[in-house]
Amino acid sequence: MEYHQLNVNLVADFIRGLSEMQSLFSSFDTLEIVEVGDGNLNFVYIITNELSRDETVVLKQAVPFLRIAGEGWPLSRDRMKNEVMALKFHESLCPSNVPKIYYSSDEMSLVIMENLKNHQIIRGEIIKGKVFPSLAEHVSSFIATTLFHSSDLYLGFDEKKRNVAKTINIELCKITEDFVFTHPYEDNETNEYNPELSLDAIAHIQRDPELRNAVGEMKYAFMTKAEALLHGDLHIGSIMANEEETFIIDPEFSFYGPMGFDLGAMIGNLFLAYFSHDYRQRKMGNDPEKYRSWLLQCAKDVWCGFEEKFLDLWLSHDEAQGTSFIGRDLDGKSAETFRKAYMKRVFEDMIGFAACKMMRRIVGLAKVADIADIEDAAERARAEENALRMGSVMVLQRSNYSNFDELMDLAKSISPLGGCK
Ligand code: SR1
Ligand code: MG
Repeated sequence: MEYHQLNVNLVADFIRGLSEMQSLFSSFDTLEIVEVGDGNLNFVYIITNELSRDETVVLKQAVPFLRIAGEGWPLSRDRMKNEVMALKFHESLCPSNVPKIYYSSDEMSLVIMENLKNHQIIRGEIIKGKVFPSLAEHVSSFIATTLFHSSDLYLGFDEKKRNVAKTINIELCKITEDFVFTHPYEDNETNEYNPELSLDAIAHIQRDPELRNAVGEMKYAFMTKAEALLHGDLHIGSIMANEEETFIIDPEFSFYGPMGFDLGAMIGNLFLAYFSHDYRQRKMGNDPEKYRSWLLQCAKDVWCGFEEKFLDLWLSHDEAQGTSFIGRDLDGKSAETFRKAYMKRVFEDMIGFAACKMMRRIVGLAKVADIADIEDAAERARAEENALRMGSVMVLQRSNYSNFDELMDLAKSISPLGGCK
């Protein structure tokens, strides 16, 4: 079928014609269609049989422009191919963390998936102060498993290179290169500043040669380090969860990039939430310490869980192969030395990418609701300045941290756990 953009009036007829939908819906005459896309790029419809509400799916369609900017900003629909490829790869390794895919079409640039109706996008829930007890365990397993199994540490030399070619994602990588690593730091016209944000705070991330160099190094690493198939946009708006289950959605930015990028996205977003909850918890009448401790602990558990699981996968693989990435381990210590140095590099990258992800959400075009929705501009500016300070120290000092506790200490030194009295 030739591409056409769907809308709430066209969706019912479209799915009525698909053989894959016949077993999911007992009738197509009583469908409720609601457009719920709150992301920056695509349109998302929830389709439900009003007479049997368990009969429900989600349809996501890429349009030939950037939704947040409008039709004047063309963007190829190819991103849906990357999203479907990544979803299928994730499903093959982590089926309990990915929605079921019922149908996809390259021509229509869409995918139809399970409606996770018992789960919420966690950003909104984290804003409300909800704790997700299994989040770090599930997310760290997901990241360790997907990164390891797409890397040179696991795949044959030939398969890995073919995968890099197959998953190239030029336009969406360019969005990241611009909006995460360039525009926020060059005072681009797309930037948006809170009028209460101090000019010094902005100048520090835009006019300090050391900081511009550090961010430039992260941009270069993003563009050149094809280590593993990334989700590519693993912030807390790309996760749906409840207390027991966690689903990772929206991998349209997926491509072969540096392992630290997915980790940095997740951990940087938890730090942003940490800064927002100085004000948010006080506003709810709570002592901020409890919820903010959970956010920091969750960030630590994501990193530590990842490190442990990734190393387990790596060791088991090497044992099964009877050799290691660097070849036979003649002295019995060389493979371990290599693994340690490797994890140190991923840790350093994670810190640098988390920092860039945090700073871009403060001055760049695409914000995070955790901070952007704080109505009091002065309180918002306080959270923003704290996030910028943390980001700038992290990216500059990224090679000087030896464990996650030091990052937690940094966050607490910038904004004490109990919040501003
Ligand atoms: C201009 S598009 C901005 C952002 O939306 C997505 O969620 C990605 O994070 C992208 O950078
Ligand atoms: Mg997204």
